[in-house]
Amino acid sequence: MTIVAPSPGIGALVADNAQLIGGEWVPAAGGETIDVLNPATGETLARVPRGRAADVDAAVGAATGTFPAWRDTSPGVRARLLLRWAQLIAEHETELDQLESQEVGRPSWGPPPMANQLTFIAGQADKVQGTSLPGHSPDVLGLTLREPYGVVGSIIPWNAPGPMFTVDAGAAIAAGNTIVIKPAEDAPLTPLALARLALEAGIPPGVLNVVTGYGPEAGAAIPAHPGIRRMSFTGSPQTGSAVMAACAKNLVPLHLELGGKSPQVIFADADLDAAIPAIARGITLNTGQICAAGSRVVVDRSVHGEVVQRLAERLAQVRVGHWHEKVDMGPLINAKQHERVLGYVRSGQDEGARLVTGGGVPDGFDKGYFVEATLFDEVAPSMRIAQEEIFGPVLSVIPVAGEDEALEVANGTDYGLVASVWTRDVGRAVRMAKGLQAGQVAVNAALGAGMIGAPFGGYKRSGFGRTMGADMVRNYTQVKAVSLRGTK
Ligand code: TXE
Repeated sequence: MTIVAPSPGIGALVADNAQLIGGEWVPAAGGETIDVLNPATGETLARVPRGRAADVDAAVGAATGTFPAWRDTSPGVRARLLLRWAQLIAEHETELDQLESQEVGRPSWGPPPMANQLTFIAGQADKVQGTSLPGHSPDVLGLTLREPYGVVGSIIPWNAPGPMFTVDAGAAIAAGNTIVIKPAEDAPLTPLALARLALEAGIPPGVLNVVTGYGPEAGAAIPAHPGIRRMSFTGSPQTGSAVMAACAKNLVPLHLELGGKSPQVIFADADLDAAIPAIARGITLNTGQICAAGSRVVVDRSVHGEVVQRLAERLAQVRVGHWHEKVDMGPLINAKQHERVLGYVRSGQDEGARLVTGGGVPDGFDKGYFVEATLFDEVAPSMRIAQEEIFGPVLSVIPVAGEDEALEVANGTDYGLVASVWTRDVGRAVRMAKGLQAGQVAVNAALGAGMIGAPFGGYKRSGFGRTMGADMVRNYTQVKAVSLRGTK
C-alpha cells in the first residue's frame, strides 16, 4: 500500500493499483496505471489500474461464473448481505465522506447516503413477485416469474461516485444479477472502497466486479462484450449515445441517465425567503456538478428585479475553498471541466447576457480548478447557457410574463430531468406540476427534498429508465411466462 494519503481513510480503504475481479484485488492485465488527482491541488491521491478490454473480459468471466449460484441464493440472504454492507458503510461513513470529498474536491457533505440507499434496496430484494395468469383451460396454471438478466454492466460518472455506485450495484445484485462496473477515471476511489466493504460484508467473490480505467478503453469494452445482458450508463449525452450504439450492436437493453438543464420557476406570489437560498444552494452544491442542478431560473417579470438582486447577494457570499475547510464550494473536477465552464461564461457574454456576479477564477486560487459562483441575467431562452448543460456553478435568469410563457420556457430545452416551481397558488402549482416535462417536480421545495426513494430519471434527452423508486430492484429483472399443465 503506497498511497499518498492526505486522509488516513484512503490507505485503509483502497489498495494501491488494484481493481476487483472475481474477489481478487488485481492490477490491469497490461500493467498500466492512472493517477487520481485531488482537483483542489493537482496532487496525486492514489493510482489505480488502467483497465482495458482484457480486464473487462476477465471481469465478465468472473461474473458469469458466479451468476448461477448468486441467482439461486435466496432473496432473503441477498437482502441480509446488502444490509451487512450498509452497516459497514455506516461504520466507515467518516472515511468514505473524506475519501469522496478529496477525489471530487467538494467540502464534506456529512454522513453519505449510501447506507440508507442500500437499506432501501435490500428491503426490495425479497419482494419482487410475479403474477398468476388467467388460462384457456381449467387444468393449466399460468404464472409470470421475474428473473435476473445475468451479468449486467454499469458505467458511472465522477460527480457523486459513492451514491452512483451503490444504487447501480445494489439494485443489480439484490435482483440476483452479477455486475461489472466501471467508475470514472477521475473518481474511482470511493467505489473501490465500497467494493472492499461489500466483500467484507460477505457478498461472494465475482458478484461485484470493479474495472477501473478510461472510458474509451475499459468503458467502451463493457457494452460491447457478448457476455453482458443489460447495461446502465450515467454521464454525458455524447457518451450515452455511443454506449447506446454499442448496446444496439450487441442487442443489449440499457438504462441512460444523461443530465439536465433544470428550471426553477418563480411566480410573483412565491415565498422568496424560501426560494432564494434553495436556488443558490441548488447551483453551488458540488460546484454545480450535479445532473439535477437547477441551472435556469425562469422568473415572472414582476419579481424579476428583486430575485436577481437577492440571488446576486447570496452567490457573492459563497465561500470557495478546500474540502477540509468550512466552505460552500470546492473546485471543478478537472482541467477539461474548468475550461468548459469558463468557456460557457464567455459564450454567455458573447451572446449578450448580463453577467451580474462571478464569472472568473476566485482571487488566490490559481492552483486547482476553482471558479466563482456565477449569475447571468437577461438570458434569452435560445442562448447556449440556457440550453446546454454547463455542469458548473453558473445560473441563468430568464424573465417571462405569466404562466404560459413560464411553462413554454421551462420546457424549452432537450433535457427533462427535474424542475421546481415556487408559488402560493395551489391551482397553478398543480397545473405546473402536470405541465412540466421532467422526471421529478418539486413545489416550494428544493429539488428532491423530503422524499425517500423517489424514482429518479429523465424525460426527453435526459435519458430513460428510473433509479430508486419502488420498482428499482424489479427493474433489474426480466419476465418469464410459465404455463403448467397437470398430468393425469
Ligand atoms: O462525461 P462522460 P465527462 C455531463 C456534464 C459534463 C459532461 C462531460 O455536462 O460536463 O457530461 O463530462 C465513461 N464508452 N455529465 O466527460 O464522458 C467515463 O470514463 C464508454 C453529466 O466526464 O460521459 C465515465 O466513467 N464509457 C453527468 C463516464 O463515461 C465512456 C455526470 C462519464 O463520462 C466512454 C457526468 C466511452 N466511449 C457528466 N467515454 C450526469 N448525468 O450526472 C467516457 N466514458
